Amino acid sequence: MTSDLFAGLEPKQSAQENMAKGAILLRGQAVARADDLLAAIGKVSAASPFRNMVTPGGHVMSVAMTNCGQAGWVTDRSGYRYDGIDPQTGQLLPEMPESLLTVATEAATKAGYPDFRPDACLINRYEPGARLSLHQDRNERDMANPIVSVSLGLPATFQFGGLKRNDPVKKYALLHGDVAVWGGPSRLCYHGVMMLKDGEHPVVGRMRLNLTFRGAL
Ligand code: MD3
Ligand code: FE
Repeated sequence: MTSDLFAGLEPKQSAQENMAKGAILLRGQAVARADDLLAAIGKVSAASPFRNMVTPGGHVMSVAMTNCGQAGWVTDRSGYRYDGIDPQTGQLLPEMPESLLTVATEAATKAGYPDFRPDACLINRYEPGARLSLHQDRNERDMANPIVSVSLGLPATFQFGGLKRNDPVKKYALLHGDVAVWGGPSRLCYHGVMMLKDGEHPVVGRMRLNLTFRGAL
């Protein structure tokens, strides 16, 4: 008979989960650094406030966004683009804080992208009821760069599909401190976030924050 000395001591989720080819989920990777990340997000959003941008189709997004780095993702009636200037303040975007850059490069290295140097970080803020419909991220210049995402605060259900809009989607719970890396064959997969359920996170409060690090330029 095998020993049961270690029964129940295995982690519930393996620390590194393969979602698809090129898509790796690092459960809890950023939990220990959440306070630093939240302080950095506070500084960024003091300079470049969260705002609900308008899509080219004229819809106001339910997710509020801000950016830091050399470029930020922007949408308005004229389309989607990366811009080095915040169109709302007219100022250069705040620099990417070191704590943010470090969490992104460490995760990318673990996922097999040791040379990833993001130049853009989009920060999404979900309040209860906010959602992000199924889309591809294709405004970045070089698709050889992965995207790294960090989730903080309330849990969300993430939808991960295929290369065609109608491909079937898998659902994943993204929790406080989870980090994911999307590269290679998953880089252009459709994805979205289902409507955020109400709740109160002990550290972050009544919201979810998501950081996505990109090589945009
Ligand atoms: C899979 N953000 O900002 S992060 C986005 O939680 C965005 O706020 C979501 O989608 C959020 O564009 C999801 C996870 C993510 C990001 C980029 C991807 C998954 C991806 C690119 C390709 C495939
Ligand atoms: Fe996206």
